Amino acid sequence: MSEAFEPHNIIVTGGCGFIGSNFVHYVVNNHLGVHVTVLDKLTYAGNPRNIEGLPSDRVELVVGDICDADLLDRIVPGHDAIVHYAAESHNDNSIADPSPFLRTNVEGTFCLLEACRRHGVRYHHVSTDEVYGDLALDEPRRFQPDDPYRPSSPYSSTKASSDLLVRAWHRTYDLRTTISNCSNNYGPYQHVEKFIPRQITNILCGIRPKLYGDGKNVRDWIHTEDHSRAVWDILTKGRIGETYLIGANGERSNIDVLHAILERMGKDPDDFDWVRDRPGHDRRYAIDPTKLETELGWKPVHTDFSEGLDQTIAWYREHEDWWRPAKEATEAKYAKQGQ
Ligand code: NAD
Ligand code: TDX
Repeated sequence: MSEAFEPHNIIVTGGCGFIGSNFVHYVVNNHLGVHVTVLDKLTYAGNPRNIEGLPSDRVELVVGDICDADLLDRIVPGHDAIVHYAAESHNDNSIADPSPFLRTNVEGTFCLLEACRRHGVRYHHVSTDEVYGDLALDEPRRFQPDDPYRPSSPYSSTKASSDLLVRAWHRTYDLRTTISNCSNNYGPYQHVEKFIPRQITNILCGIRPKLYGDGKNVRDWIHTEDHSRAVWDILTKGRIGETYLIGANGERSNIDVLHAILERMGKDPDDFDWVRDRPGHDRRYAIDPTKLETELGWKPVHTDFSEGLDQTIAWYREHEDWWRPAKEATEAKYAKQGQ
């Protein structure tokens, strides 16, 4: 079933995190008639500064937990849709301690779905390509929306579980839902625990970048603004009950990405340390975005990875006050893990 949808008042969960806050900026800048209520628990990964300075008549921050059903009953009525970004999002953390991933990613999604059911609100679920497991480096295949779920890590298995809840709530309760599974994002406001910001800020701090395993693992990079526009297109034009894959044909090996960062920051290609591999490390992700492109007319705009990387490096150079407070604790955690 297709449905044109014009939301005016949406809830964005996790809107103080990396991708959620970029989506809030995107909506405020591009969809003038839309009010955004950000629901965010402000975990270690959430920073209210990410949405600072946005007009107060367009954006309201509610600090709270998506698992709090009473809170949801207070804030959900009156909204047209929930766009659900909030999650525990880092694979390495999920390996060290999976429990918050179960609670936020699985139980949190359940609570939001039930709130949508009680209050008749549409729901968009932001998920990851990691639910499909990984591909070999040399196979030509890319992920398709109907591929079987084969998650590898505690993180990706909780995201897969949450996707399955959404599919069931649509089928059983007729909840108006859509799902998107996106590849690896990069851009401003990404936490220093993640690959690209970790290496950039290491270099800025005089620490050698760290590469896992043999460095040949491939990720399919997309600029977070292209992700935001895709989510908006799916929310407003997507077919109810459908899954859309979001990717920008950006496959690159980790070592290639690291070499590009080193070169742009004036370092030698071997100015980094090889470190212990991530247990269960997925080899390759690759998205086929044909359905999104042909059905909804979406196309990535940030297709020049070098340019996107330059802008991202410049953003971290200019925003040391933003990332510095999290840097030391993040590196201390990695050091304990031998990474
Ligand atoms: P992030 O870790 O930067 O941000 C997560 C946000 O959720 C934070 O603001 C945090 O405070 C909030 N949060 C966590 N638990 C909460 C709870 N119980 N209640 C309310 N708020 C809570 O994550 P991100 O990288 O921006 O990812 C956002 C979403 O996009 C996640 O669902 C993730 O699975 C998905 N995704 C991420 C990528 C990527 O490359 N980072 C790719 C595809 C999909
Ligand atoms: O220091 C590092 N060295 C390194 O070699 C770090 C932090 C990572 N890596 C490797 C592991 C991965 O192959 O780089 C690649 C990217 O790592 P992450 O930034 O941790 O991302 P990934 O595990 O691929 O997951 C990301 O994309 C999918 C997001 O964190 C997820 O939330 C999203 O679902």
